[in-house]
Amino acid sequence: MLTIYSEQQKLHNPAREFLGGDLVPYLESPKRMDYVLEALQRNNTGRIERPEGFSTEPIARVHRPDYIAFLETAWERWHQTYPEADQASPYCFPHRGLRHVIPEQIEGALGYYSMDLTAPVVEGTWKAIRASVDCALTAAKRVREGEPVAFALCRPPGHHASVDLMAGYCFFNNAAVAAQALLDKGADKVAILDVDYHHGHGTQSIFYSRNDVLFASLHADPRQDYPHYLGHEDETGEGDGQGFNLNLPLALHVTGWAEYRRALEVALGRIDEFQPDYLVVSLGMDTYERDPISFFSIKTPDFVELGHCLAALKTPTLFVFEGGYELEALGNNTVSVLEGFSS
Ligand code: Q9C
Ligand code: ZN
Repeated sequence: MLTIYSEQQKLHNPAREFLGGDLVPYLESPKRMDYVLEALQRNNTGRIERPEGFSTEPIARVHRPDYIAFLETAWERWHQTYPEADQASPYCFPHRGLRHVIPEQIEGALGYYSMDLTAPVVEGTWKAIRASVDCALTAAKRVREGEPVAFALCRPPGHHASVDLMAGYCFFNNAAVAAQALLDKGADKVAILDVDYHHGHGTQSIFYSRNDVLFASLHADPRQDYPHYLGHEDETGEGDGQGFNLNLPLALHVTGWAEYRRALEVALGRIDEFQPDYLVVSLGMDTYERDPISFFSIKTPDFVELGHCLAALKTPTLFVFEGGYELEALGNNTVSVLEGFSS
C-alpha cells in the first residue's frame, strides 16, 4: 500500500502537556511516526513517498481564514511576549456568557482559537501542520488518480480540529480537508469513518449540516472520556445533514473486539447504504488494549480483522493517521490494519 509521509511533520515537538493536574511529557510525539515507519519498512508494505506541497486554498475550504492566519503567526507573537518559553498554551477561554470578540493580545487570541490545553503551539508547528495536511491531500490525489487505497501517515493528527478551533493534539483537520478536496475535484459523496478511540468532534462539526459527507464514528462514550462535550448517540446531523452523522459511543473498560465489531457492522451498513465515491478512514490506533490514555481492549490481531472489514466496502479508500500512544505496538498495529485491508 502506498504511504505518504513527510519528515517536516517532526517540527511540531512540544515538550509537555497538561494531564491529570500535572505537566507530563507530550504523548503525541514525533517518535510515533518512527515506530510506524519502521514497521512499514520491516513488513514491506510498499512505496513510501513524500507529499506534494499544496497552498492553503484547500485548507481554507474547511477552516476559517482568520484561524489559518492565526496559526501562521501564533508562535512569533507568543515568542515576542514570552521569549523564554518553549511552547504556547492558552489559559482562558470565551466560555458561556462571554463575548466572542477576537482579542488583540496573543494569550487571549490563543484561548479564542482553542478548545482545551492539549494543542500547544511551538516554533515548528506551522510547518508541521502544513506538511501533515500535504500528506493527506497527496494521498487523496493518488486515490483520485486511480490508486485503490493509500495511507497518509499524518502527524499532528486532525480529527479534533474544527472550523476555527484547535484541540486534542490537532490543528488542521487532515481527514476533513482531504474529503473536501475529493468533493471539490468531482466526487459526489464521501464517507468518513472515524475509528480513533476519541470521538472526532472536529470532523463531525465541520460536516454536521451536510449530506455529501457521511460521518460515522466509533468512540469512547463522551460521558466517560475526552472530548467530553460531543459524540453522543443522539447527534444525527442537522438541516440537510440530518441522518448523515452516526455516533456509536462505546463504554470504557468493557469494550473488546466483540462489542467493537458489532458497532462496526452498524457503521459499515450505513456507509454501504450511502454508497460513497470514496471512504476516508480516520485511523486512530488508541483503541489498543495497552494505550496509556484509553480504555478499550482491542488486540493486535483484531486490527487485521478491522482492516479486512473495511475492505469489504470495496470503495477507494484513504487512511489518514490520527491517535495512538502505545509506542511499542503502534507500528505493528497500524500495519495490521493496512495488511488486513489488502489481504
Ligand atoms: N484523561 C487524539 O487521539 N487528553 N487526541 C485526554 C483524558 C487529550 C487525543 C486526557 C486526548 C486527545 C488525536
Ligand atoms: Zn484518539
